[in-house]
Amino acid sequence: MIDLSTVIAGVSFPVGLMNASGALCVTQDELEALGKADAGAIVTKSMTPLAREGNPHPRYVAIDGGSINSMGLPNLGYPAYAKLIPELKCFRKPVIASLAGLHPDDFLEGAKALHVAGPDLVEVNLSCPNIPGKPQIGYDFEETEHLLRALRDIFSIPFGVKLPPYFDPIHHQKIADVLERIGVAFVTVINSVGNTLVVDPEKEQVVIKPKGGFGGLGGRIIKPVALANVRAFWKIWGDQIPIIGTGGVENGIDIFEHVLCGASAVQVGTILVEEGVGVFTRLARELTECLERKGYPSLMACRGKLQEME
Ligand code: OXC
Repeated sequence: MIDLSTVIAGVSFPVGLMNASGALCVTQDELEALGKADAGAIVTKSMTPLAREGNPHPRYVAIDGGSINSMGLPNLGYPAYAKLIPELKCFRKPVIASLAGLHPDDFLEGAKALHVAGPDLVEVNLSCPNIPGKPQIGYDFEETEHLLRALRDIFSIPFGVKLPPYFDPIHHQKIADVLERIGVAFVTVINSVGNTLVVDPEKEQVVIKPKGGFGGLGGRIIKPVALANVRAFWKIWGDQIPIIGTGGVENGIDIFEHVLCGASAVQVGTILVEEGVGVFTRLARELTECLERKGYPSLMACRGKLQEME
């Protein structure tokens, strides 16, 4: 039997496969469905101090090769998730709380609420591209360091960050330096590719309503961007800081590619929304078949093994 388990920041996952924050993880029902499914963890929607309806509809559209979204952080608010998290522990798999905010102070308030709720890990979302007028914090290295320093003073739970995609090696190095100074427990890369635009040529119109049609791109078309970011951080850190790969995973071979690049686990977004929680069963089966065919006894045995050309 192939071992698909993984360990991140001292937390054991039965399978290194879970939902990306945002995908089918807002409500109690959705979170419980993830608990019952073959997902290796339950990741909550990114939470803010107060419950939010999010942006106006239509705000998610499946497109050829992926999806575009501008959800605008619809969520139940810190107090509701703080109450739910202890209940989700009954599924006996790690619970990861995704923390967001509209102002730096929000994150600190959320950190205090989560401290009591006790998730296994916290993923600090530094990269939501869809709040009108609010930049993605992860593109501002000074602001990121400032915020994470303040959070570090509050958290006793291990915390990591969800980053936006970076497109230049200098930026990978600069953010990696910040994260090393802070001592984050893990990184999740990548969030959706922010502020992209999909056009309907028949209607001569954008396809989502918020922000004039600009939104985050996800799904198969962003896989090369995601793999590049996983690989870039693996080349900087090796196994020093675990990486959760996110972006473009549709089948078992996609997971294998993420892990070859250096990921310790993989998250799924668009394909989960399109297929529902049964996707985890299919992905685990396909991943097992792929590792068997390749002769790897476990998922972790192929981590970082991507070869470069002489
Ligand atoms: N990334 C996020 O971090 N949040 C959601 N969309 C996205 O692509 C959202 O809620 O808009």
